Amino acid sequence: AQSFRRLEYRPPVYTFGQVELDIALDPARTIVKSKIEVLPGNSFEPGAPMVLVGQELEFVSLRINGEAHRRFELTPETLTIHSLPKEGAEKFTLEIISICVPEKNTSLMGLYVSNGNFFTQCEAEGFRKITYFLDRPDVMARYRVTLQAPEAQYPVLLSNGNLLKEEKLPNGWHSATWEDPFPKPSYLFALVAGKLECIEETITTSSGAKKLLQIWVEPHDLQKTRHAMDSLIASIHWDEKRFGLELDLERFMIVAVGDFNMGAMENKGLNIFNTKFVLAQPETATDADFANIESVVAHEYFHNWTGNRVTCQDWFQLSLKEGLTVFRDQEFSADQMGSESGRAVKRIEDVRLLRQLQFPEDAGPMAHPIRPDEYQEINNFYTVTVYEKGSEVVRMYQTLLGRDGFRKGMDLYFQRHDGQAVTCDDFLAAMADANGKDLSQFKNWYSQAGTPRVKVDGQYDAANKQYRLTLTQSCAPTPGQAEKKPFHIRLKVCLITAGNDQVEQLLELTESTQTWTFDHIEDRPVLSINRNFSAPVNIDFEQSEEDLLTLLSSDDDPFNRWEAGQKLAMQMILNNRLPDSALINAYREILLDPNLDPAFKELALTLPAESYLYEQCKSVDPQKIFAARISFRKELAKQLQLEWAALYQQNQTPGPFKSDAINSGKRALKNLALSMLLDADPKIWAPMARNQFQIADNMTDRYAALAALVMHGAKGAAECLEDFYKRFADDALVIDKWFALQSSRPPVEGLESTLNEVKRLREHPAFKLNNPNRARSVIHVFCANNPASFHQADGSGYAFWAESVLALDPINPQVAARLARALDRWRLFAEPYQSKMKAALEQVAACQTLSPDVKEVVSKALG
Ligand code: HT7
Ligand code: ZN
Repeated sequence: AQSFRRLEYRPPVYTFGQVELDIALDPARTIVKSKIEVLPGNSFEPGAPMVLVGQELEFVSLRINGEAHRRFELTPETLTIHSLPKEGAEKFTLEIISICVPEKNTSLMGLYVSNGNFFTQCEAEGFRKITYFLDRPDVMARYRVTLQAPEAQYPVLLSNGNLLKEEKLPNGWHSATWEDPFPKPSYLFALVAGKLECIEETITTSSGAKKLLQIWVEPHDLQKTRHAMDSLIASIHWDEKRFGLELDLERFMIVAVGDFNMGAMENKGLNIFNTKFVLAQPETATDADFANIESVVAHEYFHNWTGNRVTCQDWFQLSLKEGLTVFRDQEFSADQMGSESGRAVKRIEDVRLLRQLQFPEDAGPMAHPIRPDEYQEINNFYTVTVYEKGSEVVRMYQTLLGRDGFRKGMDLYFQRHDGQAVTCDDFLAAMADANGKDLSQFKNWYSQAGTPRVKVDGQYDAANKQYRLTLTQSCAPTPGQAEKKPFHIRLKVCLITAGNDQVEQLLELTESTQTWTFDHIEDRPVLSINRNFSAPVNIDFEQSEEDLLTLLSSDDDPFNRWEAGQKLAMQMILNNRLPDSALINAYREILLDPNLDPAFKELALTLPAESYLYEQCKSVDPQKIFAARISFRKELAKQLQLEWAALYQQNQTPGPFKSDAINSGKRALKNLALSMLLDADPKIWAPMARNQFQIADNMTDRYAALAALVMHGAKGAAECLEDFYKRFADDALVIDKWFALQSSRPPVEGLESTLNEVKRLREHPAFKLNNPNRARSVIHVFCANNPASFHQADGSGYAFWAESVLALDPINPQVAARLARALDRWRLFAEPYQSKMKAALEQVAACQTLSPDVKEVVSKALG
């Protein structure tokens, strides 16, 4: 397979100035005419041919400076043009006509049709499926785009930038011409055409300019757009306040589409979103959906500066825009929580996600640095490492430099690089120069994969009233990186003493081993380390249960309070123990503490995920871990049954539905209580869940009640599932939830296997393999989010996985490749699981027609 390497980057031989696109939209035969101003690029040499890329295109014609040009070669993926005027040394005009077939495009990259409307997705390399082009992010051009289509079928025609004119054409066709004033790479190009309607608002930004905001959806979804609009307005104001960044366009549009490979896309001025991250109403969307919409809308909006105004030189630099933008959206969402404790809740949620998904990636066959050095298929590198670990790396600059220092670095970054395509090194240099700091060792975070491990040795010397802390860092080998240099790790620590005066300090661990001595420590302290998860590392510290209980009850860092509880639960579950009375009492105190947020209580009482538990083992027996975790949870449920019942009553949220932090926190705790009560005694508590299901006025409560019934195989679950389907049969996003819930049911005694259920769901009339949301809600959920049902000793889950990857690959390689990742950690498993996973991987690898996407994933897994 072909590999691309970071160090082989060469600047473009040619570059583009003005690009004019004229696109006549037809699902079966879209004609694309491009007229491009070509200039010599930074690695131009006289006489050099120009190599354009194109995929699945029918070539029609080529003209240079208005004349037909015949000196070119075509391959399935390139158009190479020779004999350029003046050997290419001066500006010339290139005109190309080509044809593409959107209705056949199931990959959802390039131009495609969804529910009768046209959409595009060009990041990372989709533009080459629309026309022959220099489809690379360091070629930034100005676009003027004319769209033509039959008006009755496609009344709305949108593209990037500002609308210049609209015209009626013969035969019922019409056209719209759009101009984007900002130079941009092709991956930010977008068009949308079809029967859509919008809500709009005009706002005034910091400079006093008026801006038009629009959210476009299918007409029947119009009433579900308010929350997305509010989130957009909040994001615009936040970016002005926190980073001094103003919206630079006269109009900013968001369009929702039901067929989409990822969450959303930041095309300049014309963001395209998966409907899942736009549409919300209390009756159809959960609190989690509301929060996700807020953060994805913010994320895409923030890209307008971090990604669009300053973009990436090449795709190895992806984390330059993604890590930074995730950091910005996390900070935004934390501020939206409205309080310090709300910020802590958001931090815990973000770290939990990082550890459940990114830590396993960093320890597996696809491990890569946040700035990878090599890839076969760039679509495989939109990973939790590039995004979430990338965000942690950006967060570390802020921890080191402070908010003001970080802002200075951001200001310098934009001052230096606005309008450019740059690298992660440029970002680091701006942070270093703006603050007069040497950040050279910090570069190791960009170049080395793997989660660093910090071993902690703390010794209290009572005679000298000293505490000596020795930290030793290491990082396990990852593919292609046997040896690692020490990272620059900054850890927030605190020594908690009997007097309980907690003074936080920032330790900079730069060597392999370092020792710190703390004087005047009157009593043996309890160490609180890596507070607020100040560094994305694993802490290797054998802290006694007594010390962990102290942290759980009295650390003033909410993150480490939560962390202590997780560690205690994890150790007990892995040792197949039930919670002891000390832990139950600590949990009880938390649940009864009137000063703690309900959202925090819910997080503190939620047990570590199975995927996180797996990472703590040398050889995973998934069924043993499942059984130990379930028994632990049941005990917690039974021992605190009275408290759960009380919390259920106390955390009702009567009155009009509000999706804010306080109310959603209450619902989260109430619904955890409900689920715990069903664990404690399903016979007694199932009627309460059925009642909640029936009377709920919002999706959070209705879905939580249904989930509690289904997950426990409780009486009435089947009837409620049927009722749910009938109520929401016309709402695709809710039906996705219905599918996902059934696919995520763990094994329940007396019920048939979830795999059989999933196979039946796949035959359901509403199941569509071509629709990524639907495919993911059944197949990915089962293979990646339902470990105890998936990991069966007979290998039936893995056979289903192989069959599904092979079925999806010819339709949509990106969606198939994501599913293929479900077996990444096969080497961590005990027998017979390991051999059966390997066999399934080999079965997929043996397919002769695999896409490069799936091939890269399975070959790295087996390699
Ligand atoms: N920058 C966007 C990435 C994206 C994407 C990548 C590959 C294929 C389809 C895609 N859709 C969106 C999303 C983001 O990070 O904001
Ligand atoms: Zn992004």
